[in-house]
Formats: sequence, C-alpha cells, structure tokens
Amino acid sequence: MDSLTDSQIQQYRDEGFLVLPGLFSREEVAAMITHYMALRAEGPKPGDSGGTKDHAEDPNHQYPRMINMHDWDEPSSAWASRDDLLVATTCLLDDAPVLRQTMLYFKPPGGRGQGLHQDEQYICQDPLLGLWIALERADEQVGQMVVVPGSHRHGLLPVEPADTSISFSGGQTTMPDGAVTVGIDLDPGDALFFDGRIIHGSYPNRTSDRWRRSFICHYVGAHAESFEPIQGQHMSHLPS
Ligand SMILES: O=C(O)CCC(=O)C(=O)O
Repeated sequence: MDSLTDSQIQQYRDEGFLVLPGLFSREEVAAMITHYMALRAEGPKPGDSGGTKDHAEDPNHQYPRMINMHDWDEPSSAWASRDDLLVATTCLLDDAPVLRQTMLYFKPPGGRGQGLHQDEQYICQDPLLGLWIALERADEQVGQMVVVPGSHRHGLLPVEPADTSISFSGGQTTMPDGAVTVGIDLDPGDALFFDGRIIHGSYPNRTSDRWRRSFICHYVGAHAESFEPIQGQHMSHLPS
C-alpha cells in the first residue's frame, strides 16, 4: 500500500473511523494468537489489566489485557511498525506516526467489555489514533467494537462511572444527546482505525465458546500536543 485514497481519508475525518479489510492475512493473525497465548501462559507481564476487582468471576482476570508489549517483545514491535500500518496512519494523522501504546485484549468467552469512552480521556495527546486488528471474527455475540460515528467532533466529554457488570474498566464517557452506537463486524485480519476522540468501546463476550482476541495500537503524530485535561474529563478524575 502506497497511500490511502482521498475518500478513505475523508471517511475517517467525517465519521471518525475507517475499516481496512484483510490488512493482516489469516496466517498472520493465527500466528499472532499462538504467540500471545504463549506469552500469556508465561505468567504476569508489566501493566496487565484484568479489570475492576468487583467481578472476580470475569475470565478477563485469568487472561488479563497486556499492554505495551512492544517495549519487551520484538514481534509486537515489528507488527506495530509494519510499513502498511505506518503508511495508513501517516495519511490519517497527516503527520509522521509515533507508536504510543500496544495492547492485546484476549476477551475470553464470558469476558466483560470496555465501557464506551474516548481514548484522549486516558492519553492526553492530540491527535491520537487507535488501530484495532481483529485476530478472529468479532461480531455482536463476542462483543465487537462499537463506535458512535461522528462523535469525535464533540471534543472531550465528561466521564462517569461505568456499569462494571458489563465493563471491565470503571469509567465511561457521558453520552451526548442523540448518540447512536454502531457495532463494527470484523473478520480475522481486518483493521479498524479510529480517532482518539471518537466514543467507542465494547459489550461483553456473550458466548460460551468463542474468544475475541485483538491487537490494538495507538499512535500520535510526531507534532502531537500534550494537554492538561479539564476536571471531570479524564478517567483518573473518577473516584476510585
Ligand atoms: O477492544 C475493546 O473492546 C475496546 C478497546 C478500546 O476501547 C481501545 O483500544 O481504546
């Protein structure tokens, strides 16, 4: 891939997200699942997050989300720095991308989702871009990614406590009036690019036999600005 098309870039600007089907091959994502399951089986890693402790039955506690694997795992660093990803993120950020974060969300059968939020309510840099790669089929039953199209244009919104019976994170965005959520079905290897201000998240994996593993990267532009959050607009402002 040399570039995204103008209409792909425009869709990202207008809607706040863009899907690129089949960015990774089926063989690549199968190898990634094998790789990350082996890493997970090694035991705890720095920054693991199984979510709020009030739902001990949540299988995310047995398979906590890994973070910043690119700091200590060479394949993660290589996957997050692939040329095609950097071409796409350069077009969408209109700047040179700098890898800010990687995550591996295992979301086993029965696992809670993540309350709907804006990524800049966690990472105070703008512009920020999320990239979500489906390692296996992600549809409504397994708690696919859900977005509120166009919501990046609201700017940052207040945060509030999430319903931790369905969210492994304790906070969520206060929904603006008229917000409509859309679930994004993805097949293995499909990529979802999303703006750091779009409202997004996921609901629980309601199946008893399907996982919803995903490789997630966040990039900032080389000229991104750091900002101080306004009180009540950052997840750390919620009572713990
Ligand atoms: O994978 C999910 O369900 C949510 C991920 C997410 O919200 C994020 O990476 O910012």
